[in-house]
Amino acid sequence: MADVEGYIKDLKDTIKHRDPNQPEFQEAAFTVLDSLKPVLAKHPEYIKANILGSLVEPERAFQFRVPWQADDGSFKVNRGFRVQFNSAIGPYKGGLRLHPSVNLSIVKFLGFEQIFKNSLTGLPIGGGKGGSDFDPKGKSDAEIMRFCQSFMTELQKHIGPDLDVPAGDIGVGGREIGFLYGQYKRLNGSQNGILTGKGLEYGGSLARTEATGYGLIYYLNALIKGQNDSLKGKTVKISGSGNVAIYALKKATEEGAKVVTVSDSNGYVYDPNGIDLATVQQIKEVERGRIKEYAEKISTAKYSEGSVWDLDIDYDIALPCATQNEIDGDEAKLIVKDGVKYVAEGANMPSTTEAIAAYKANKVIYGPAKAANAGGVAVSALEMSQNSERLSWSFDDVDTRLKGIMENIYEMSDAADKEYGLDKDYQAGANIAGFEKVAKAMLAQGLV
Ligand code: NDP
Ligand code: 2IT
Repeated sequence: MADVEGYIKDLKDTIKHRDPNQPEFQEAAFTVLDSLKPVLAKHPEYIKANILGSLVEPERAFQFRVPWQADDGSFKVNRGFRVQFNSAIGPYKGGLRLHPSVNLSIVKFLGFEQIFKNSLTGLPIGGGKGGSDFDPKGKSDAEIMRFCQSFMTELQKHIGPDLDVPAGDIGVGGREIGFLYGQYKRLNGSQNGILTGKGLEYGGSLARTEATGYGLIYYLNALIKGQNDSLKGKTVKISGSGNVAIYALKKATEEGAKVVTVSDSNGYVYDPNGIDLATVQQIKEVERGRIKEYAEKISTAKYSEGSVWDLDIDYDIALPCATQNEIDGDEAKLIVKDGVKYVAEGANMPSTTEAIAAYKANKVIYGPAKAANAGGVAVSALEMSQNSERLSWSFDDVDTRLKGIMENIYEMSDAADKEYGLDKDYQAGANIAGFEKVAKAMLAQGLV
């Protein structure tokens, strides 16, 4: 292993030297690099061709100015990004995030993760990500529209249905995709394969809205079944109350689990009777309100400020569906103490490196983001297929394919885990299974 250790250390040193101010990107990249050590030991050709040296460097990254006018007449300027990380197996594919925390480190970590996630779906899509430090909270529809139009005026130079296909992420849902699409069309004419997550009236796919949350539960079901256990009757904590959290709540409840929490960046609600889906949907999808309002409507629920991961209750399953690094090492220790058997990640990289170490040390079965939340991008790729053939598939057709894809991701991760003798390390299993297809494609295509 000496060569492998030296190679990985050199790569990490290069990243630290090049990107000293990108902690999230380092976290994501170093985790994958460490997981791949056994693969490199078996495949010296990947070291010889320096495949990982290419993998950790985006093919290109755009940063641009986004000027827009607020309702009060003032002029604002935000920063926009699109990182085209890897196109070895298909066009760049990945969401756009609108959140004040967005910077190049965040976009690069998300784009890097997307490479392996997209590979795991089995569909021909490469990895990319974008976004802006624009904060959509408290903005009017007109302000959101003007921002999206300005953002797309620049982004449209770099994307295309066979080149790079953005979609939603935090702060980008159906409303924003509509405004972005409208501006693209004004500038380039109608090409509905340019974005995914579109409205059903103009080329969107049935089940895309539900896909990430439903996919998370399909993956979780496969993971639990793999341990000869079942989701029915289990108590679940969910964080977040956005797109992923809502449809994870819906599907988990349908499957007979009891979800007792949802949250936002201010606080969380705990309802020991089980969270009521319709109330959450009314507050978040219709009124665009705060999760605090849930406790004003449902008498058995209690609202508290702070992180849901600091709430000390007995439960079985943790589904973080909010944001990166939302569970730190101490919170992971509480997860272990509270008797949790399974953690499956709806959000991207919600567990810190210390948190993951605590899961593994305590035999918590851990389903990592790039496997567990791949359902969203998988159905995005199915939306691209439907756009190409100018047809719309039924909800059941898309949902059945989604379920098959998520079960297959579990099986591929499990197979890699077994091949390398990793003892139920589904994180390394997913990293290895996602990597192998990309690495073979990169080798086949020569020095790229
Ligand atoms: P939404 O914007 O719909 O919802 C985000 C939720 O997370 C909100 O409840 C939000 O609370 C909370 N949140 C965001 N930032 C923070 C923060 N810094 N601290 C605490 N809570 C926070 O986004 P999605 O549901 O689409 O995305 C959630 C996660 O899932 C992200 O990690 C995203 O990358 C990932 N994901 C999304 C996919 C998709 O298809 N949408 C696909 C795969 C992964 P608040 O309103 O207070 O900000
Ligand atoms: O993190 C993700 O996989 C997404 N935000 C979805 C990306 C997509 O292209 O649908």
